[in-house]
Amino acid sequence: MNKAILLIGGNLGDRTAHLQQAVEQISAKIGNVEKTSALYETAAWGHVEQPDYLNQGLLVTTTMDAETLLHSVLELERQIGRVRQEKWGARVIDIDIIFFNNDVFNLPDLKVPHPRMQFRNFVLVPLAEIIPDWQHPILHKNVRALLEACTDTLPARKFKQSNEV
Ligand code: PH2
Ligand code: MG
Ligand code: MG
Repeated sequence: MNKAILLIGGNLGDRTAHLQQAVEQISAKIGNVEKTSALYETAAWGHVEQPDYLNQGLLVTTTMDAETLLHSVLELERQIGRVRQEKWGARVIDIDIIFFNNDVFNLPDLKVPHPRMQFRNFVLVPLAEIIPDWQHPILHKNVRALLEACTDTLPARKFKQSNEV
């Protein structure tokens, strides 16, 4: 069984409903959702003149390999209603693979661990809640230590307790 850490997020429409749909679809189609963080409201990173996001971290166990998982999450994004426009633009739902076991992938469409996760409170804050001791396979620090070292000043505040699936 593989362990995948996913970060889901969105900043358009009914943000809570979209995250809930993503968790339901992940548990129906991808694997067992073992842990869910609270929902965090986070300032948009990158293109800042956008609505705030809701982000949530998930620990999922799955028999899928990483590339199959990637194709499955992209398919779920389309089902939930994502239309891809500009990079880092506002979106209904984004489902990113942050970690996959302790594996490292450096393929054109699949970079795992997510190459910018250590710079972003919107990733580290939810993950520190569910997997503080998870070791980054390249940086050799756990998530708690990455958050302590992170200099991102954008806020990530608890918005809602997670809805268990
Ligand atoms: N995703 C991005 C770019 N900026 N900002 C926040 N707060 N949350 C996100 O999920 C996010 C972002 C690209 O995927
Ligand atoms: Mg993303
Ligand atoms: Mg993405």
